[in-house]
Amino acid sequence: MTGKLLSVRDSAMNSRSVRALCWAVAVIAVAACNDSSGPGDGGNPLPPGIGLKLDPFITAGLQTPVFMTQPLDDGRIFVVEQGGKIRVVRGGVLQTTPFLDLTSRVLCCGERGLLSVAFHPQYATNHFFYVYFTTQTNGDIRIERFTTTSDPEVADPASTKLIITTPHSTQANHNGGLLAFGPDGMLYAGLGDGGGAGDPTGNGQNFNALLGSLLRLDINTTAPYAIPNDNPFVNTAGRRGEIWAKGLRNPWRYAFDPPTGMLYIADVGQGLHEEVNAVVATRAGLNYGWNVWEGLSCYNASTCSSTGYEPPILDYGHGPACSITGGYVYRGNDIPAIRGHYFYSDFCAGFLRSFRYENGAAVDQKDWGLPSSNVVSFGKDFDGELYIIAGDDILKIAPVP
Ligand SMILES: [Ca+2]
Repeated sequence: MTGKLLSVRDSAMNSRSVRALCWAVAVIAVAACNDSSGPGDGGNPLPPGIGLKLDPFITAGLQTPVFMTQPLDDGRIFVVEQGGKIRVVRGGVLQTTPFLDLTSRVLCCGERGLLSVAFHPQYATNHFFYVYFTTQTNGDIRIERFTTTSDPEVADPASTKLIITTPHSTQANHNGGLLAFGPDGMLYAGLGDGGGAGDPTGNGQNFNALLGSLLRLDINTTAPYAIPNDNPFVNTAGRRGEIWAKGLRNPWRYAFDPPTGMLYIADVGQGLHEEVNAVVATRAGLNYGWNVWEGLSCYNASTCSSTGYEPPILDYGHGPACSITGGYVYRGNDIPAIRGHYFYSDFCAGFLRSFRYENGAAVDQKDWGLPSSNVVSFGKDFDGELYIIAGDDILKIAPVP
């Protein structure tokens, strides 16, 4: 079979993780220092009776798609296939010729593979785009830049420039996988803890490791990248300057919401809890808790300190859920009632759920009653309409008339 993403789950379930009351203290403490409301445009309560549906978008021809994006309003949607290709959808039609084929350089599958692409904000003029993959040689994580040739339909595999790499050969899981440009023009990368159950190598809380982190890189000044001066650990002994946030287990998908200035990180849990973190995106150096915390519970302990850890705003338990698939805040035009609501799913449970962020809480929580199978990712087009990638299909979230 083609490896379904996240199908490799940790076998070591942790039955000793106990919900800890001390998060209540943590939430109050954080609220005091957290600009939790953010600027406006956070959306409105859902009107009663509203329904959504999933319309077929691309339901044939894709092999293990894991990511979808539309950087320009030029009719092209780009789909990342886990095996190593970037495919083009034009006018709703999947094109035969891939935009980029890295199959020979990518180690797939399970949780490994070509995992995302991010187009430079000035792609239209500089033709730069960035990919995140695990390398054929040993599974290490690599972020590389490519350039489109004079033929805009095809990128040049030989144009590759290494941006950053980090070892990841020991375990196959928890590679992270998302590259995204923030509203600040910086390139962000979400890296998993290095794999294995329970973070055996301790990367989640090791500030000298790139794994288990959200990185923030300036790729516009010096090559291959510069560490932005306002990163939290610049010139700090024992801490990598690339790190923007720490304590992440497997931040497979995260999303910026520029209208509110918020950052949503969906972090995949261990054996019991899945979580969504939502913070003002400019808050530097947050520690999301893993492997001291799993969601709102102490991990593998009856008590643990909440000091210094950012709690998630949403936590749900396993069974049938097993692995959160983070999505986006809806900013499209087709369904005004859900503008400002953040959508997410779960690889095992396949639900479509949403909430709205308000004053540090996830309000208007909604399960849309639209189960799918193997939801690996969401997609967003240039207009802000949302899609889900379920198995080999891409489905568009649409209003019920
Ligand atoms: Ca956490």
